[in-house]
Amino acid sequence: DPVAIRRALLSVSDKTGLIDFARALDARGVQILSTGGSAKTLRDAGLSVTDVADVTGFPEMMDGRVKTLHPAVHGGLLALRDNADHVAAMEEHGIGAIDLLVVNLYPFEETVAKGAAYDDCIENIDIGGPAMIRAAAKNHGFVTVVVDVQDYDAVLTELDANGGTTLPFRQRMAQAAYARTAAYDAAVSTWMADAIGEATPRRRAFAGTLAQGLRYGENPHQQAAFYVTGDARPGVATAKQHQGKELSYNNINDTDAAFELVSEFDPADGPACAIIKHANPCGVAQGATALEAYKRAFDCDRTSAFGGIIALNQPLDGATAEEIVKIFTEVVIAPDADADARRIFAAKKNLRLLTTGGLPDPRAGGLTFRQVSGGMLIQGRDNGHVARADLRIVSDRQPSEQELADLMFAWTVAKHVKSNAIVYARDLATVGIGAGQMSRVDSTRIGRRKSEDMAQVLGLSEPLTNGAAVASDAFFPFADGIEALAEAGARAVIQPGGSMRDDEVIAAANRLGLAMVLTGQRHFRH
Ligand code: 93A
Repeated sequence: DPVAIRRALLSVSDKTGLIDFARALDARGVQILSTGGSAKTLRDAGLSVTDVADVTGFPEMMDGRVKTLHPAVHGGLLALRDNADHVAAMEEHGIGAIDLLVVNLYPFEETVAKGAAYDDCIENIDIGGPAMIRAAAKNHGFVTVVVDVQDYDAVLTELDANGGTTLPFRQRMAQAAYARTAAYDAAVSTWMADAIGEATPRRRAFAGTLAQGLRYGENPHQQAAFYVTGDARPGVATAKQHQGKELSYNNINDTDAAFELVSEFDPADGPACAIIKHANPCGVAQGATALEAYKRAFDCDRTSAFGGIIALNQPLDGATAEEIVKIFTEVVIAPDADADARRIFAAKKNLRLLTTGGLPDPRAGGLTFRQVSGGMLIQGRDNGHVARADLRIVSDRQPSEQELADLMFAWTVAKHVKSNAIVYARDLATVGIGAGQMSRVDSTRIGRRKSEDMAQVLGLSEPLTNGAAVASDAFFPFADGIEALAEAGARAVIQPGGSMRDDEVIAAANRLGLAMVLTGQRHFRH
């Protein structure tokens, strides 16, 4: 049977919609209890309100740290109305039942997002609010709990339809309430881990705040939503979208891959551009201008670039925008976009433009998540980096300066290609990418074949892999990968090393005249 609401406790930090909701409750004969700021808001609007302090017999004290933490409140929320002992206890101690609890919490997440000082963040950890929410949610057999301003109307609809709230409604509200308190404490824990420099993923709780419901997931028959974790890193979660329809699940995933990749390239070293399809790059290049970087990235694999996602490591300009709109592109993400670029894009209604205001630090720490059935895998971000000085040249032939530059470039790109990754590069542009294969030799062949296809498209006499520098995200288990690279005409290879057969692999490189450098670090990505 629906449970009538006679007495409600309203204690909210976000006062949006509070007055209208309280007025509507008042009109339905509900007695309203409230805490300091909320009570004042309601009184100023002419509503009659009972102070919680009058219910507890204690003033709000210690800067509000203790206002609702009292048996008169918690007994009223937790008592089982159909239990004779509970009812007797209520009578004995003068505790009145609270049928509706409306709470939204101190704005902890917002305070952190503003970059507030440690003590300020601490003061914004709500204690009494979550305690009441959890109590009311536990007792959803009798109590309705509301933690979201968006749900005020649903309560009124429920009251008008049923004269009270139904059990399924109270269950839904209770379930959402626990999601809120769990996310809240996870935010506190995550903030503290950052604040004290605790890097281990072994003592973490995880939650995010709903940013948007998505139309569907990877496929139309899958439900999906986008949660933000409050990480202030510039990227797809915090970017401003200037035009175009809402991003899809796949768009968000690919845009992230594109922007994270291009952020590896310091703008001080010139413009860089990455084009992503299905979370893998189909072209990455540096150039004298953003336009040149884009054109060179596009020329790696024009076929795959169609409908791709483009990222730049510097503001988008008009000339580059003009070139980009020549083919269909889903999303462009960049730190900023100038007026010309925005005007050119405005004519392309389906093209989404995102600006981030900056680049994330590729060396920064942080955690990444991945779901497996029944669990989650957590690891530190792959923020690994090798400098030129870390490289170990193991071949007879020394790589030239240009080859070294291309090897470093290819290595950086390979970090962002699904394993097994093979990246061929020439003059700081990819010219063939083999991604996501179960054998390294296959990735080698695929990169080469793509380059052959592009040579035809571009009218070149030979594929650009002929003479290229190549990166492999992990070691070569056998010499066959090196042989396949030599067949493609590659001249230099960068790889972690560390295979049982490194000797054979290095011997093959020497026999075939390839320069080989080892990084000592692997970049698997799955
Ligand atoms: O400092 S608290 O953790 N101590 C409490 O006892 C308490 N009770 C409610 N914060 C407490 N609240 C929170 O106060 C509520 O969760 C709500 O966010 C806020 C409402 O305060 P006011 O009505 O004074 O604006």
